[in-house]
Amino acid sequence: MVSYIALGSNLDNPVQQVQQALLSIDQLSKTYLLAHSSLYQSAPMGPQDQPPYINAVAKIHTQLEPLELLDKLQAIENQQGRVRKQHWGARTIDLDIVLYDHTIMQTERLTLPHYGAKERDFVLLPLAEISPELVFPEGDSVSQALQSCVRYDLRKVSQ
Ligand code: ROI
Repeated sequence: MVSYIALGSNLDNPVQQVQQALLSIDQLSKTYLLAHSSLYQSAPMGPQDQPPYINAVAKIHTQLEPLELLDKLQAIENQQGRVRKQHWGARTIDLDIVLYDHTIMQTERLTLPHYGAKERDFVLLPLAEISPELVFPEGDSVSQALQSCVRYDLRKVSQ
């Protein structure tokens, strides 16, 4: 299955955190990194007394089931020192499954597509960069979503 992962970091050298997470995703069993977006800096959504974020999106091919993939992504978050403290507070790395094939699911652990992705330019713009023709399972396109999403002062920082 093809899946898209949103990456975000705003602590402990965020560019390096995102690059490390991309490497770790590529090394997951049954999983290949097909593409990743540029890295973008964005203003924090949520509490404003935290550093800017670095965001990116990865496109993978995986034979892991959605919850297996979630487990592995949470293991990478833990390896990189993710500590869950304040709600919507700063973090070393956040890995969210935005899309998994055309799966729509709502469970306690995982909602697909990711509930907030379509409202945030720091997910949609990197997504559109690697898959401009992408259509969400509900039938709306990434370019449509981009026109009405909330903006977080996105700036490209590297390829
Ligand atoms: N804000 C930005 N700009 N980027 C993120 O990745 C991000 N992640 C989060 C919260 C705290 C909601 N804010 C964010 O989890």
